[in-house]
Amino acid sequence: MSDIEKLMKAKIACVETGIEIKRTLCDICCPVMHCGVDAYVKDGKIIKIEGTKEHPRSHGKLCTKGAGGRQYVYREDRLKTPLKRVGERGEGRFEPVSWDEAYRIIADNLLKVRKEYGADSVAFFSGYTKWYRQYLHRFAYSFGSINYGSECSTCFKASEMAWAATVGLDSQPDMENSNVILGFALNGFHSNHLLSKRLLRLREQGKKFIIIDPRKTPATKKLADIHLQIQPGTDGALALGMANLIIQNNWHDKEYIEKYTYGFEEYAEYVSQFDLATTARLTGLKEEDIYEATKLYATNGPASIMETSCSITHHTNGFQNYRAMICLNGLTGNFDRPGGQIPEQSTFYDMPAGFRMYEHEYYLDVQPDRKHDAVGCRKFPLWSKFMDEMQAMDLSRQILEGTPYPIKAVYGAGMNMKIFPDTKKMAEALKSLDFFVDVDLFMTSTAKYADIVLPACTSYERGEFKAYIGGYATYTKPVIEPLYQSKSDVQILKELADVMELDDELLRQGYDAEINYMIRDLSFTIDDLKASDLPIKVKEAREAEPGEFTKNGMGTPTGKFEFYSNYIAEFKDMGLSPIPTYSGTLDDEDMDRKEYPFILVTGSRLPNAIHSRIHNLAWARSLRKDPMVDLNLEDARDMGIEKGDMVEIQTITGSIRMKANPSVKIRRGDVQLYHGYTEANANDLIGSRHTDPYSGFPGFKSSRCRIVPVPCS
Ligand SMILES: Nc1nc2c(c(=O)[nH]1)N[C@H]1C(S)=C(S)[C@@H](COP(=O)(O)OP(=O)(O)OC[C@H]3O[C@@H](n4cnc5c(=O)[nH]c(N)nc54)[C@H](O)[C@@H]3O)O[C@H]1N2
Ligand SMILES: Nc1nc2c(c(=O)[nH]1)N[C@H]1C(S)=C(S)[C@@H](COP(=O)(O)OP(=O)(O)OC[C@H]3O[C@@H](n4cnc5c(=O)[nH]c(N)nc54)[C@H](O)[C@@H]3O)O[C@H]1N2
Ligand SMILES: [Mo]
Repeated sequence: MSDIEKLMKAKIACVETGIEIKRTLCDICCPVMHCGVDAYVKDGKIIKIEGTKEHPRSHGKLCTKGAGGRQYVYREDRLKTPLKRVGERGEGRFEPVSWDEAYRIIADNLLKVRKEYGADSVAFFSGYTKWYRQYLHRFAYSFGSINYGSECSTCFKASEMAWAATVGLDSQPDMENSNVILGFALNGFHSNHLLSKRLLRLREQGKKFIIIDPRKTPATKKLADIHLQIQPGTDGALALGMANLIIQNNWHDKEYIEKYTYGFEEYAEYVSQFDLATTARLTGLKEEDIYEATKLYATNGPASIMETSCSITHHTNGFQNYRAMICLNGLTGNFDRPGGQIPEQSTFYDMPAGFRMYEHEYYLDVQPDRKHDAVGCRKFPLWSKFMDEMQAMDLSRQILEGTPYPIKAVYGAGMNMKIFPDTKKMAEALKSLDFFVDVDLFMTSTAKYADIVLPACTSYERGEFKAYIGGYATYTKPVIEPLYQSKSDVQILKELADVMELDDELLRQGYDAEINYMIRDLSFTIDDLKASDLPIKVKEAREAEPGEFTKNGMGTPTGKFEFYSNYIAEFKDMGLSPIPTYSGTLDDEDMDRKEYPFILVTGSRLPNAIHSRIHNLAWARSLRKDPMVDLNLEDARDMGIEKGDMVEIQTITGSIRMKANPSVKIRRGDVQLYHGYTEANANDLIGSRHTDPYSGFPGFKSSRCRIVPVPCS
């Protein structure tokens, strides 16, 4: 083998091989990560990827999903051209059309709906990908529609709302300065690999961890001093029971409560009913474990709470459970104190990067007059108070029923009906539309319902602005040309705005104009960012100072930490409670416990999957070949079910089949399965009306089910 061949084989970047290293980020999962990637490019093709060692956030790490990035980009079933539907909706028969023709058809149809029914009858929806969202949001508003929405209707925003209702701002745990960390549903090992590194470091430093999780997980094994293996959906009862114990034992911070909080008396009176026995009964925990955990948390401060935004809120009582948890911070005087919870303003896409951008102004500047409430906003008024987007969990109903006004067309960017509860209902809704356009990388089961499907490109084929925690900003460059005829979402929207002649000069100037607008008060320019292939430190960035917020007054009507939320009190007559009351998720359902004996939790994260997206990626799929339902080993034994047996999971909404995976990690009585599979879609099991009245979030993790063995055929 010649020297060059050896260099080529080892994929060494140098002049001799013609291999170049080009830097970008991986956007396969959450914006908190978006790890730096070194793409090895030869002749316009990515031949290898690695994590960027010098990246200030990810330090060279990539997770299981990101490591498969090259496979993702080069998946053979990438959409290659714009497509026009020629078969029935959902059938999947399309023919290629030119971009010009596709734009013309979209423009004609959206304008027609606007003319006949009004602009609000066109809804704009974004799936997981975030970078183009402000642009899409402004597009919707410029078009005249109030109905912009996103996957946020199920993710993160309920917790943001709970913080807003209590203190007016989001917050982060200052774990580095805590003695004790109370981890509600904390398991970064599957969902946030950068967080898991940090947690292990904190553990090595001797911090105490209490982890509340129905499952045994890497976090309960590697971190927990106390593991509370709680019944799903009962975290609120636990938090209220803890509050009661804290007050009874005089472990609360009376001075802090007196000076900085509001509504303590009412809250204290309410929590008094959650004595140890009641709390243990509701949560399925042992009294002594609750006592030990509460004592450790309340008497060894400073203590912080590290929670995950979704497991607590994916319940029909999730918002109040989350608020009950937040209230522990006020009770123990740990809010806005070193080692406790530190309030932080988001910079861009929920990243608290420590500097201010004109993010929301970019679209709010052109917000149309509200002729109607946005979809879901009448039903979920608290959502509407805090969020400037629709609560899309009511979208399928509104499309099908046409009330309070019709939705006749949808522009979907990565819209995926498999993540909506009662997916079949969403399919029916999409079928009934006058017009549906979907932009995606692949021909998803959702795209099959579209009249026009447009091919988007991946983050490797475009550039994007991004702010990172720690005070960083970056603007990536494409590492390869967009494959086939694909384009970036913003380019598509910009070209469509031109064809539609939208009256919005700033929008029509494109993405860089958007970013320039947002960073206009900051000391760097887009060119500065583009000149560096790593994130740069932003001069204006500053770390949140504990105590500032308490001193200057919080963002609530009373300026205090509100156990009794005055924002929520506005909706008392609609049955919303200003104190964090607890209600069971499962008792009030129209179903018989004997018929559906198991608690069904859908969507606890798998390290090798991200929603519906990479189930088809060979590397990722090889780690868990088949969709599997995890259930307790003894429960399985009682039913005569063994590993690999096919079982049917049935709820009042629907049924799906999966292989059984009996495990000691699962609590008796619980059933856990992952979502997003085409062949076994968890959301066929979840009812669309099974939502939290405060946030509109679905009860993805609070349904009942039964397991029926499927005889071998
Ligand atoms: N049962 C159950 N359901 C759940 C959850 C659960 O725990 N249980 N979790 C919920 C949560 S927290 C979330 S965040 C949602 C996630 O729900 P979604 O965001 O809908 O999930 P994805 O499967 O990631 O779908 C995104 C789609 O965008 C496409 N896509 C990827 N990149 C791009 C791009 O750059 N442009 C365009 N136009 N399209 C792109 C993908 O191919 C994919 O089809 O799921 C929710 N649904
Ligand atoms: N690999 C991977 N990573 C992801 C994603 C992915 O799909 N795959 N999705 C991303 C997205 S959009 C999100 S929102 C985040 C979610 O991030 P996380 O919320 O961290 O994800 P989960 O693993 O679903 O939840 C953590 C733990 O919550 C537990 N749990 C379930 N129900 C309850 C409950 O009622 N109470 C308590 N106390 N615990 C409960 C589960 O057993 C699980 O171990 O993950 C992000 N990261
Ligand atoms: Mo999410």
